[in-house]
Amino acid sequence: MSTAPDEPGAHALAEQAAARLRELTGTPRHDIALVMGSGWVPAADALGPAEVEIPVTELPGFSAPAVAGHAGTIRSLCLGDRRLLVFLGRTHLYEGRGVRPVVHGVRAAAAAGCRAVVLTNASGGLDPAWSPGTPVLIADSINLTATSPVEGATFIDLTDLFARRLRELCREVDPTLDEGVYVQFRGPHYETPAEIAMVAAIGGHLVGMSTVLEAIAAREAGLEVLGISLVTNLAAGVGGEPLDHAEVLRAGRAAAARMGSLLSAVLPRI
Ligand code: 8IG
Repeated sequence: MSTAPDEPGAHALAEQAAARLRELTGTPRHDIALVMGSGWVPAADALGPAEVEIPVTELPGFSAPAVAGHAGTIRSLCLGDRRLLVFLGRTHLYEGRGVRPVVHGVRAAAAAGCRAVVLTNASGGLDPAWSPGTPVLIADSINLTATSPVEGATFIDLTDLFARRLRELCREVDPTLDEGVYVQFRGPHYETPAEIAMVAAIGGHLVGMSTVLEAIAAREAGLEVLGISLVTNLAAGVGGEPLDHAEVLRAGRAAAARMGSLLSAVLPRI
C-alpha cells in the first residue's frame, strides 16, 4: 500500500503506539501479547481484571473495529510474573484499510517489549468431529489473502511460524487439544462448499479471516507465535447448516471457561 511521503512508516507508527502505551499504563515493558478474536472476550475476562484498559483509538495507528463482538480496547494486567497486553478485538483485512492496520497491534506489542504473541480466532472447521466450541491449536497456515504484511524485499522464514514449543506447552496443560492447518481468506463472505472442498484438497482444516498476516508480522518482529482457533461452526457444506455470526458469539461464550483456564495455565510458562 502506498503512503504519503510525510506519513510515518509502519514500524515508526508502532514505536509511537508503544511509547503512548508506556505513558498510559505506567509500565516500561510488556511480556506477552494476546489478540482476542470473535467470541474470545469472555476468556480474556478469566485472566483477571485489567489494571488499565485503553480504547485502541487512544493509541497512534489504531482505528475502531467494525465488528460486533470485537470490543476495541487494550488491557494491561499481570498474570504471575508476566505483564500481559490483551487486545480485545482486531482489525480485519476485509475492512478494506489495507494490511498495515491489520498487523499494527502485533507490531505495537513487539515495540512494547513482547517476546510472544497468542493469536486467537473463531473459525469454521472442516473436521465434523469438531463440534462448535472446540478449541484447536494452529499447527501451520495457508495464506489465501494474496498479500503480505512484510514491506520490501525482506525474506522471512516461516518454517516454524506457529511455535511447536508453545503448542506442546498447551498439550501439557490439555492433552485432548487437537491441531490443524488454518487457512486465511480475505472474507467477509464465508466460503462456498466448492471452496471448502479446495481447502480440504490443499491440506487445510480450519478456515477464517484473520491471524495468518498477524503471525507473519510477528515472526518478522522476532516474536514466538501461539495460535488457537475456536471452531464455532462447521465449514460451508460440511454440516449442511447455513453460517451465522450469532452462532459464533454463542459458541465463544459457551467455551469461555475452558479457554480462560487453558490460557491462565499456559501464559505463565511461555
Ligand atoms: I467464526 O466458516 C468463522 N469465521 N472464512 N469461514 C471463514 N471465516 C469464518 C468461518 C468460516 N467461521
